[in-house]
Amino acid sequence: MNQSFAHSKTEFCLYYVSMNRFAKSSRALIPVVACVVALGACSSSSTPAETLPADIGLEVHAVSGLKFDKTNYEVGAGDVFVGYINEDSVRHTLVVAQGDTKVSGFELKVNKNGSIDTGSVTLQAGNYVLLCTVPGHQSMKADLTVS
Ligand SMILES: [Cu+2]
Repeated sequence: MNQSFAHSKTEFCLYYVSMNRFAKSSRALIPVVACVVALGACSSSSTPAETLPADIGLEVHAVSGLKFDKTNYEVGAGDVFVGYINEDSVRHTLVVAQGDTKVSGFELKVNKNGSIDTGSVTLQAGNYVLLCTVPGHQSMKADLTVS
């Protein structure tokens, strides 16, 4: 889910709280206000809003017929922020593989229609495939070109 977001926002808050401890002037109130706003964002993002964050680098949809929405995806190398949207009626996963080797530590899961999952994966330039690991979903396969 959006754990990475919540985590970074929490760190952001802690940073400002700790800064504030050492600040002596009244201007220190400004970071406190910024922190409250960020905390508000944290709590709203932990509810299942089911909308994609704006900074998605690679967007993949699972569609009916045990397919992804495209047969070819392209993205720039580095940390790739992936959003996965289920437009189908059954559960799907999303993993990245190079040849027969899955990229470890990355798997997105969308359990029902309308579900969204997001996560980051670090990819070097090269040719990869996107796969769904649900049994019987071997047809869910697409090329991913990382450049
Ligand atoms: Cu699937």
